[in-house]
Amino acid sequence: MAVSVTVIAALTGGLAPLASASAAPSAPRTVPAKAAAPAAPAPDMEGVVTALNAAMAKGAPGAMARFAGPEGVQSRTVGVRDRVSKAPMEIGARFRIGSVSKTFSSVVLLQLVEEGKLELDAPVNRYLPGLLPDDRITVRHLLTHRSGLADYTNAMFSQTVPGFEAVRNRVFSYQELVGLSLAEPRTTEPGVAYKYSNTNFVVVGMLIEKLTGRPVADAYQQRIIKPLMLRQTSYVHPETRIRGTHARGYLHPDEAGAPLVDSTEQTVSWAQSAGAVISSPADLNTFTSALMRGRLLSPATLEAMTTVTPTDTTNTRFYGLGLRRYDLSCGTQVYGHTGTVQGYYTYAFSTRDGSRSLSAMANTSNRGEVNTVLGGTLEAAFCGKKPAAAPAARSAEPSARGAVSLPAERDLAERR
Ligand code: REY
Repeated sequence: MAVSVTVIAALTGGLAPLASASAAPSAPRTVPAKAAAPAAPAPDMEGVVTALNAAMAKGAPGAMARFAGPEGVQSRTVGVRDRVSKAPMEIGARFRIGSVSKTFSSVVLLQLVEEGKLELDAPVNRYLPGLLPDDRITVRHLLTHRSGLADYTNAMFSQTVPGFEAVRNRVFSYQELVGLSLAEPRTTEPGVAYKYSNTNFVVVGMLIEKLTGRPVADAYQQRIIKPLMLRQTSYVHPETRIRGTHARGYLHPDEAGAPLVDSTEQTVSWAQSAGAVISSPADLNTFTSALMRGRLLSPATLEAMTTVTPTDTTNTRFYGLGLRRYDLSCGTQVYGHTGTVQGYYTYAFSTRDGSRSLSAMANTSNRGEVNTVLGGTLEAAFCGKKPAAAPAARSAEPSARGAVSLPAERDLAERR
C-alpha cells in the first residue's frame, strides 16, 4: 500500500492525489471509470515507537502517541509520566495541549460567524471598539496570524525558567495581555504576512466573550466538549492543577545540564484562549477527526478553515484559520495543530476526511530537538512503513522519506 501511495505522490510532484476536487464540469470521455481510491497505508507503529524513543533520547522523560483509523485504535507509550513516582506514561493521561487550544478557539469563533454574530472580513474594532490601534485588522487576520500584532510571549519567556516562574501563578486579564503586545512595535502591516502570534488568539478569546457574553470556558464546553463527549478535556483557567490521571510536565532550563523544572502546575493565564486547554490523546483524536468530518462546522466553513497559505519555504507547512496543514512525504495532507506549553509538546492531526488521526505528546519543552523528533510520529502513522528500497528513478535523490521528513518546528525555532 505504502508503495502505491508513494508512487502516485511522485507522479503528482509530491501532492496528494486530489480525488475530484478539480474535476471539469462534464467528465472527459477518455477518463476510465472512477478508479478506487488507494487504500490508506497501515500505520507503522514500530516507526511511531522509534520516534517516541527518539524524543526520550533527546531529553523527554516520557512520550506517547495514539492513532485512530478504520482498523481501530493503536497507541504506544514510553518512559514516565512522573519522574518522582516513576509512574509509567499512560495513554489515558491528561496534559496541557498548548496551542492546539487555538483550533478550539477558532471553531467557536467560526460557529459564531455561522450564526451571523460576526463577519470574518470585518475589522476587529467593529466588535471591540478601540481595542486595536488599526481599523484595518480584521477577524480573518487574527485567525490566519496576519494581523501584525506582536507576540508578547517572546519577551515574557526570553529567559525560560525565570520567565515561567514570573507568570506561573499570575492571573492576567485579556486586556493586560493585549496591552503587552501593543507596547511593542507591530511586526507587519495588516494582512501582508504570516507571523505566528499568541496575541491573535487572545483577541479571538475577547471576541468570543464579547459576542457570547460568557467566559470562553462556557463556549468550549457547550460547543465542543459536551457535543463530542470529551470527558478528559477541560479549560479551568486560572486553576493551576490538572485533575485526574495526568502526565507531569518538565521544562528544560536554557542552561545546559541544569535539572529539569517540574512545570505541571500553572495558571497558563499568559495564554488563555491561545493555549490553556487540557486534554488527552483519545479526546484529541476525537476532536480533530470530528472537526474534519464536519461535526462542528458546515462544509463551507470547514472549506474556509482548511484554505491555507505557506508558513515557511519548505512547501510542506501551511496555516488556515486556527489550523495547520502538514504535507507528509507520502503525499498525505494532515490538518490539526501543534502545541508548546511549559513541560509539554503536543501534535494533534487528522486526515481531511477525518478517517485517520494521530495525537502525540512528550512531557517536556524548551528542547526543540524533542519536538522535531516527536513530529516523526506523523510520518510513521500516516505514511506507514517506508518502502524497502527506493525505485531506481528516484535513486539520485536523497531517500524519499528522509528528504521531506518534518523539519524542526519552524515557527517556534524562528521565534526563540
Ligand atoms: C511559550 C514559551 C510557547 C514556551 C508558546 N506556546 O508560545 C504557545 C504555542 C501557546 O504555540 C517555553 N519556551 C517552552 C521558552 C523559550 O521559554 N525561552 O518551551 O516551554 O503552543
